[in-house]
Amino acid sequence: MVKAYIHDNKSDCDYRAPHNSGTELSLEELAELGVIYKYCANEEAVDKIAEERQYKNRDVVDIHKGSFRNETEFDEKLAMFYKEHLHEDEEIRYCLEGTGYFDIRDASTPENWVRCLVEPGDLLILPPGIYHRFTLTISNHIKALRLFKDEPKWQAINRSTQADTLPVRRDYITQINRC
Ligand code: KMT
Ligand code: NI
Repeated sequence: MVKAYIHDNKSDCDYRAPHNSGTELSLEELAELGVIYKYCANEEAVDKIAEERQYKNRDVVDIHKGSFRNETEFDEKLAMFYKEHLHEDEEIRYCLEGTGYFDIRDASTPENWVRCLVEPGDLLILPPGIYHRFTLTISNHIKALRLFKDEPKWQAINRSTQADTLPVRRDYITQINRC
């Protein structure tokens, strides 16, 4: 079961630490940000969601120190995942093993992050246009399914004033304000 809370916004220690401010969010509050959570007991349950949403492809990422040639490459990859970005499509991730944090921007207080801790069985759907980032927990391991509508290629658009004006970003903001 995903656990969501406001990130403490402290940058003086490892970003893989929990950074729990103590304020938790309900699944309804996550839904108000356009983020959908589903628990999937097995991959058949994921298949059903993929079919409903017409996701044809998927891959598996297994992120831990051993999957990189050296510590520098591992650190670089984590730094890349941790850059605030958006996508023009949904981002669907299903946690198979390990744990991870998806940080999403809180629409009502834009300097806040909502940190979502995922563990095995957790499936998160991030809407197009939401600013987010990802990191491991201190256990340094996640194995996750990434679902793709078409090709398994994934373009991340880093946060910028230009990205703020993209139609996908504007649409997201409009949708959130309607809730
Ligand atoms: C992303 O888009 O940030 C990722 O795919 C992170 C790895 S999935 C656990
Ligand atoms: Ni992303």
